[in-house]
Amino acid sequence: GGGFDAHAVERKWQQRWEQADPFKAGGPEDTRPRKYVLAMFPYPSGDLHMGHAENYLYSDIVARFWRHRGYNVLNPIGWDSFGLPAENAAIKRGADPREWTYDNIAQQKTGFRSYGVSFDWNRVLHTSDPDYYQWNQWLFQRLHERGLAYRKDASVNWDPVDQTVLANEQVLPDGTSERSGAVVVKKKLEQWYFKITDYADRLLDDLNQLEGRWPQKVIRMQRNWIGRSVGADIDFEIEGRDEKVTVFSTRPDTLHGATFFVVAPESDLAAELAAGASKQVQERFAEYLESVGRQTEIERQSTDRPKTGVFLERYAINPANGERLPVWAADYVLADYGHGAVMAVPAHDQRDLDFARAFDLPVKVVVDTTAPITGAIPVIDLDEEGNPVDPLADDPSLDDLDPARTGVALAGEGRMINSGSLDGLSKRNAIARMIEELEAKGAGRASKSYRLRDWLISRQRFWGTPIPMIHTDDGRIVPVPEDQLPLTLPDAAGLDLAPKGTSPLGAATDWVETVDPETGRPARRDPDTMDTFVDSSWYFLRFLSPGDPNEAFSPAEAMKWAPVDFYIGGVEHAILHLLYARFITKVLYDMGLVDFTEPFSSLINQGMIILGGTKMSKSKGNLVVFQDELDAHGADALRVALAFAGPVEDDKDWNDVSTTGAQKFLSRAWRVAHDVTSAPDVVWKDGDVGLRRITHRLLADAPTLVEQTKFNVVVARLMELVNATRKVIDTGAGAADPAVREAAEATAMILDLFAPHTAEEMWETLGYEPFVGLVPWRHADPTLLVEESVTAVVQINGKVRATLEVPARIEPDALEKLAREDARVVRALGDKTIARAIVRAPKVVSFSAN
Ligand code: ANZ
Repeated sequence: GGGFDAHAVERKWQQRWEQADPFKAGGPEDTRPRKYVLAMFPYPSGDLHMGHAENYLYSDIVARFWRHRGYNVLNPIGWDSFGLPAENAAIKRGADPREWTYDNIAQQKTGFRSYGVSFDWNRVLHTSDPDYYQWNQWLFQRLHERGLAYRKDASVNWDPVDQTVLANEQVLPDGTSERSGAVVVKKKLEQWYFKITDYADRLLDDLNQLEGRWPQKVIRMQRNWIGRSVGADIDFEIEGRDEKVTVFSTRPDTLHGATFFVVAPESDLAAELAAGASKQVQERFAEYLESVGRQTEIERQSTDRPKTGVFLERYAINPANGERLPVWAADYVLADYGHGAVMAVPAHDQRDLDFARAFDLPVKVVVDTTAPITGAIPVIDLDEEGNPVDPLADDPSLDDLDPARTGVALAGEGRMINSGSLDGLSKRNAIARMIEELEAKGAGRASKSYRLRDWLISRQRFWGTPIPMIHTDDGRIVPVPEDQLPLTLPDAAGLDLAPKGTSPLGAATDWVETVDPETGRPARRDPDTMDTFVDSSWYFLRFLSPGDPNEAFSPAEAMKWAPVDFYIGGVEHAILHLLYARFITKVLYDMGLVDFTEPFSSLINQGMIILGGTKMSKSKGNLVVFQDELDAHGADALRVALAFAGPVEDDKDWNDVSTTGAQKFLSRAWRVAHDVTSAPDVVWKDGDVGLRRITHRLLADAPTLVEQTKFNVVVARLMELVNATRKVIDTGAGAADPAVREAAEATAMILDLFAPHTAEEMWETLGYEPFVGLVPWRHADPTLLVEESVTAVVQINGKVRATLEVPARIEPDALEKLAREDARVVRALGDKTIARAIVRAPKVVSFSAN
């Protein structure tokens, strides 16, 4: 009797947890050490799905583990609840984005409860609540005071479908919007930016702190995204222009090889220079500019496209040698990288060479790439007769390599030639020398360039944080006064939310019209809302003092809890979210509000749940629905099946996820507890030693395995333990054996990480009060961890010469080595040597010696 009804058991424990609130993090009076465990908070896009099931399972395993290990654990949950999907859904159904958002949140909350996740439900936050987003406004104003939030009129990424601007990070490598899939176009607009570029060096250098603690791939992606290049800024005079023009170059050593000069067509400089050219060139330039505007970023950057450009009838002066360089406008130079202009060195840069060949411009070699570089010792090959081969005999001469003829730029290292004072130097020394000379002349300096752009945060949409700034009628832009914060969103009813390129808030007359706080004259509020990545850039701090009406977060609490010890989420956040959170953390550090510079001490990217080798999706009709699986098998079976399916970081095919296997395992585990007949206060020291060894080895090994996130291995070991226990009950010492109780208790405690409802039920069945989730980890008895040993016999020519105590599982090679090194064996061998060894581990080693 007494079958195991998973659904009834799960409902029962979910109710108990809800009543007793056992997973609430301890407050200031709690002296235990702390662990902050966090899974990236969900977007309320609908019901929970399998991706959520996996993500929040892993963080829950870790949170539960640290509780057993005696830590005060914070495992909070909140919702990233501003954003376009809510707004688009509202437009489609003529509803308020609030309704859609909070309905979905309610559903997801229920989903998490029925999945048995041990969240601290007292700290729930929604970024779309005024009590959260007022602090985005606070943050914006602090950034503004520090010059880190500013307005810029620039060419921005425009999504023609969603009718809003996008950050660079939201444009995919193929030039489409990560949200709508539309091809992103450029549009000139004045927008708000956060000056993340001020932090480029720190964002890059601090990645070193994260080596080994973040996935290597994420660190690499962040490095590439920031894209620091080291080189020089070089100032060029332009004939007939007062101000010099600066270019960025990674190869100032090649300055003598510059033969022309190129400016980005859409730069102000190009327009200015073209305006001074002949009518004919003015017309050609205007046409060119238009054709450039029609191209996508990808087309523009593709290298195999014929080079195009317009000569602007002007000349730049090479500061190294006074040579006149024709100035061209060409689209292979980008307006927003470096200074939007380049010195072209066609002999040593492929893009410049392609351009030079297309327009018949001179090519001047200044690096002899055939000359050996510092003291390198050539490897001498021998010919068939054994005579040394001249290592340079078959090498092409510099003439053979002439880039103007071959079309291949000489990008490699070598010695400087045709470069005056630089001649003979290596690249490295030539760069240093050139920078020195330029500095002496006041014509250049060492410099760095970054791929990273400032973070465009204005969005022309409704469902986001209103930007807390006022535009006065005399053109000033001033902060919304503190006593008017939070600046809450107006009611969506009556507003047209449909994308039309301007913010819907602009049409909310009552809302947008205000007064200039200084003069009292009529003024307008900024109608844009913030990028939702602002919301998620600091949310992990809000969990530390949720609902605090006086500050965004408590620096004292942050000191105690943060940085986050264990952060987990999808690799799709490898750049955007993590970069922004790192940036804002550094700003808060500079403001003296936190005492750390990196928000997430360790990071894990979980793999995806796929099906039949491909991504699951509604449109493909291969979606495995979370709620259906819960209904069919229960939360614990789903949790165990997912945890067991493979390594955390790997994609897991649903075909390999066995919920029925997990169900069977769970009933076996519960059955073991049910069968135990010894009393609860049994001493952990007696009983079947074989079973005790398995129990204690798992108690000893599981902590390391969990810390290494090898959850699947722990589940496998639990299965082994349950099977071993069953065997002792059925065919061994029986259910009354103390070792059986010990095994069942250890199983319940460790199973709590994966199948908390079943574990609680087992614990209660074993005669204890709830909650097993709070039980301290049982320590392994070290005497039970010593491996069983056996006696091995060593024979020499058939005579027993020694016996050895060795581990029962010793490998043959290790056993042979021990035997050869044994003093008695060495003595018995005398001057004989071993000719042959026969090893039968662990019992016998037999040497033939002569
Ligand atoms: C002269 C030179 C000679 C260069 C040479 C390279 C090789 P990374 O490494 O990506 O930072 N450059 C500078 N600004 C540019 C812009 N706005 N658009 C397109 N190209 C630009 O690239 C730096 C190099 O890219 C710079 O160094 C410059 O060309 C070019 F043998 O200067 B170089």
